[in-house]
Parts: sequence; C-alpha cells; structure tokens
Amino acid sequence: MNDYTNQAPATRVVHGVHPHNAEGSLATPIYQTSTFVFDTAEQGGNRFAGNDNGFIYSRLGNPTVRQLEEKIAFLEGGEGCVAFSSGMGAIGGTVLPLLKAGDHMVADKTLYGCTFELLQKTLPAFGIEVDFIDCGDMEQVKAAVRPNTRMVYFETIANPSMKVIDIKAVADYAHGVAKECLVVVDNTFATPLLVQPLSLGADIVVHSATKYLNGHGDVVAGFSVSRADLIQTIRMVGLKNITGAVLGPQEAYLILRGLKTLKVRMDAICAGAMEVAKFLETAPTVMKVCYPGLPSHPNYAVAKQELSQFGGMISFEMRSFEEAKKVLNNLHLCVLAVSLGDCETLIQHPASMTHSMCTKEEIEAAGFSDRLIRLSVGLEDPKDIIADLSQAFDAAAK
Ligand code: LCS
Repeated sequence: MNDYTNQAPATRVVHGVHPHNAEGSLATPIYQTSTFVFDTAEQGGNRFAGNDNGFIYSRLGNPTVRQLEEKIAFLEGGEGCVAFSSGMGAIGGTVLPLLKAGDHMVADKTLYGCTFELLQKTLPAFGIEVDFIDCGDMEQVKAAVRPNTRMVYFETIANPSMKVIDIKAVADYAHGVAKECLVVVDNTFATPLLVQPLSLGADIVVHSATKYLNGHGDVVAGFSVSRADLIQTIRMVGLKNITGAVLGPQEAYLILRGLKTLKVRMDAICAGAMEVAKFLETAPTVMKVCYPGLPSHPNYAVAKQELSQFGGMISFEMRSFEEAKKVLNNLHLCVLAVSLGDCETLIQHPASMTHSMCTKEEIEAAGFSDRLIRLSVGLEDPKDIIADLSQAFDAAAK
C-alpha cells in the first residue's frame, strides 16, 4: 500500500489516491452515464437509504467525478470534496446550505466580482447580514466578528488586488470568539500547491477549477473541500437540491488530466511571474505593481510565511484609465480575455470587466481603480511576455 501522505507535491498531483482503474486503464475512464443500473429493487432501495455506497444517478455521484473529488480532497488535505460545474456553483452551493435567515457573515472587501455580488446583494435578500471588512487588518476582524457570526469568507490571494490574508490569524480569532463560525477560503489564485488553508485552520476551501487546477482554458468547474459532515450538507443540499450544478464526467476527466502537470505548470508560471513583476517595477509608465513576491507588496511578510511560492497573478496600475485601455489594445502576445491560470498569458481590465458590477466606491474599497490591469502569467518564455508589455507601454505613452 502506497503511503500517500508522505509524497512530495509533484508526486501527489500525478498519482493522487487512485492508481488502479477498471480493466487496468491508466487514464481515468469517462463514465458518460446519467444513471446506474440496480441489480435488484432491494439494492436500489439500499442505495437510497445510504446502506450501500454504489452509484445511483449522476447528480448524486459519478465514478469519474468521484475520482476527481477524492484527488482534490487529497491535495487540499480535506476529508471530502464536492465538484460543481463552476466556481460560482461551488461558492453558492457552499454558502447557501450553511447559512440561514438571521445569520451574520463577515466577508473581505476584495473578492471576485460575482462572489462580491452574491454576498452583497443575494445573501441579504435571503435575510443574511453581511459585513464587508479588510480581513488583512486584524483590528477590523476583531471589530466585526461577533459571538453569533456564522461565516467568515475571504480569498487568498485576492482578486484583483493580490492581497494575502493571514489565514491562521483570522481563523484562530474567529473560532475563539464565535464557536459556530465557519471560515471559508477561496484558494483559486494560490492552488493547494502554494497553501492549504485547511491546515491553517480554515473550515472550507472553495475553488474555481476553471483556472489553474484544470489549467488549459477548456473547462468551467468548481470545488468545495471540507470535513465529512460539512461535505455531506454541501453535497446533499448545496449540490443536489439548491444548485444542481453538477460537473460532467468529460470535464472531470479533463481536470484529472490537467492536474497531473499542476506542479510543473505552477513552478514555471510562478518563476515567470516573478520576472515579469520585476520588469513591471522598472517600467516608467507603470505607477504601482501588486505581486505578493515583491518586497514592495504590503503583505509581503504574510505571503513569505504563508505561501510556498507567490503565484502567477500580477496587477499593475497605469497613469490613467485611457492609458490602461491603450496598453490592452496594443498587445500582440498577451491575450485580452478574462479568466486566468491558463497556458496562455491572459490580460484584462478588472474595473470594466470582472468587477464591472462594483461601484466606483466598492472598487476603491477593494483597493484598486480603473487604472489597474490584471495579468495572468502563462507558460510562454517570460522574455516574450516582457517584450510584448514593453512595446504596448511605449505605444500607449505616445
Ligand atoms: N473565485 C475566484 C477567485 C475567481 O476568480 C472566480 C472567477 C470564481 C471564483 C468563479 O469561478 P467560475 O464560476 O468562473 O469558475 N474569476 C474570473 C476572473 O477573474 N475572470 O473570469 C472569471
């Protein structure tokens, strides 16, 4: 029996916990089926009653998807994982079944735009009170968390300001004050290779697997990872009843395939991002660079302690909104597109794109502006990315 727990990250992403498949298939078979045949009426009844673990129906579980869920749970160090058909499916399917009207939630001000909208507009419509704070400031955390706070929610590394929050400090404080509080961390930007939030005290990790975990820009997916009792609620209420946002077996297969190269991709991407970030600091028309691996980053100390590498996401401010647009319109290699974590370097303008639902005040509170450009460094040679950015800066300055 393989001792999985002692494996190095590069080995874990390749093998996971499932080296053996039916018929000796090396690759995970794609179980392209909506339903599963019962041998007898009794067997079907037992499966529904929970006395037999066999598969029933692909909204409740599918062997290809299950293999992926087990691999993600293993990589994040959780007891279980539920796969969803998008990151937003995972976030809604996690938050909604665990909160009820009258509950209090604390959330960071810097979040992916649709997550912010869900927490700021949808949850209050269901009677949930949400206070937005800067979770990077422990004084604000202390002022916001109350004995009846049921959830604290934040991203690390945060979209798009690249804020890095001290997961352990926030989780320890929240659990000390609010016994029922669940700390939920969106680990999309960091991936389990850079940090495993559950090991630092978080209760639940959510992911948009659309990004690094799949890594090839051809799947939309999400995950929620946690301990067994919470996973049961997320699966049986969040996935089965509320969202029905089931991941298909083809997508699960593609993510399993993408995961095998997660370590080599992240190593190359993080190294490339560091080079690009250093270049951006020297570019005369770039006013500010946000990258957790630069000593100039306000959370550099937390990042150094919490993250094993600094990630592939960089944002930077030009002198004006007009200049930022000109830069985007003059790039030849970097691809003008939202999303992130792909092989191709992707670049976008958060204020008018991923965060366009936020007001000017909310954007300012989240720590950025319409001068900000966000870059997802890909697997190209960093010299080519730098050359493209450099010529676009020159063209925009004219
Ligand atoms: N969490 C984070 C941190 C994200 O950046 C996104 C999507 C989601 C959750 C939602 O995941 P999805 O449903 O799209 O799989 N972020 C995007 C972005 O920055 N550009 O395009 C999508």
